[in-house]
Amino acid sequence: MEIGPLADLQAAAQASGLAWRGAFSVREGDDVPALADGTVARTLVLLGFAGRDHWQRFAASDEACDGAAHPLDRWSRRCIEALACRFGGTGLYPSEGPPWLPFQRWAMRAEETHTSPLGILIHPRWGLWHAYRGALAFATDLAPTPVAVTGSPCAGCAAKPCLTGCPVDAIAPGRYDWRRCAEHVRSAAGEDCLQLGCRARRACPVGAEHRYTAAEAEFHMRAFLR
Ligand code: B12
Ligand code: SF4
Ligand code: SF4
Repeated sequence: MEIGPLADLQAAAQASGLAWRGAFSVREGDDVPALADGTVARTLVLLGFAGRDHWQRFAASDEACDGAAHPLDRWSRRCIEALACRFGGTGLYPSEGPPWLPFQRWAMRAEETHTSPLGILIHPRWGLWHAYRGALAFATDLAPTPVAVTGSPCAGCAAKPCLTGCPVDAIAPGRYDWRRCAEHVRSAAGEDCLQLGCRARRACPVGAEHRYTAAEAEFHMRAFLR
């Protein structure tokens, strides 16, 4: 739990359905863009999903049911812009690009996450079952809680089942062949990946109780295919 000025923002973000994904004092090399008025950003707060619960908040929203494109991006933006307006920050979004904002690099500064062999970040509690919906940049240093590092769960995982879980070998350490992956997911043989989510990701034992529901997994896989 944050203390000081960030505590109210943390509570408001959680009330709007977003997970608090940590915050950090910006330093040179973080590549956080300047704010709309040209001011240098001093604090960055990350917001997203962690585990299964936040999906339910989105699923009950107007955006999830209105039939228009990019419902999750639109819901995220509405929630984050409301927080930006109330707390005086500037919203930044992972799907805006290219060029893409380095959300994974920021994530590793904001809370304990590590690169996994799959390319996505692993979190000691949530495993591979978390994502980023946006960030808020502030012109002042709001003194976020420093990140406590305990070490990557991958270091103690000798079997590394994520690396043998893909039926078409689309994944190897440091390499993800998304074309091969997409071709499989589109095929009849790839129905399992499409409906339940990436098999390689599901093979990971860390935070297995937080694996996405079939509804969330299929939503993300269809978005990936688009
Ligand atoms: C482009 C992109 C993709 C592309 C290409 C990835 C590639 N290898 O080229 C495609 C469309 C294929 C893709 C797919 C997926 N992606 Co993607 N993607 C991105 C995006 C928009 C930009 C990444 C980037 O190039 N950043 C630019 C560099 C400069 O940023 P960086 O932080 O410094 O660099 C990091 C990345 O490049 C990363 N990286 C390197 N190789 C790979 C490979 C993969 C598969 C991923 C996901 C990341 C990754 O490592 C770097 C250091 O940490 C990010 C959002 C963002 N803005 O970061 C999401 C993001 C990385 N994706 C994400 C996810 C979850 C996925 C999927 C798993 C979605 C799904 N279906 O559920 C899939 C993977 C498919 C599968 N088998 O399930 C999440 C990862 C969350 C996490 N826990 O880390 C992100 C952060 C989006 C989010 N809103 O949270 N993705
Ligand atoms: S299966 Fe093991 S190596 Fe792979 S992501 Fe999970 S903990 Fe890391
Ligand atoms: S979604 Fe399926 S095909 Fe794609 S990388 Fe994951 S396991 Fe392999």
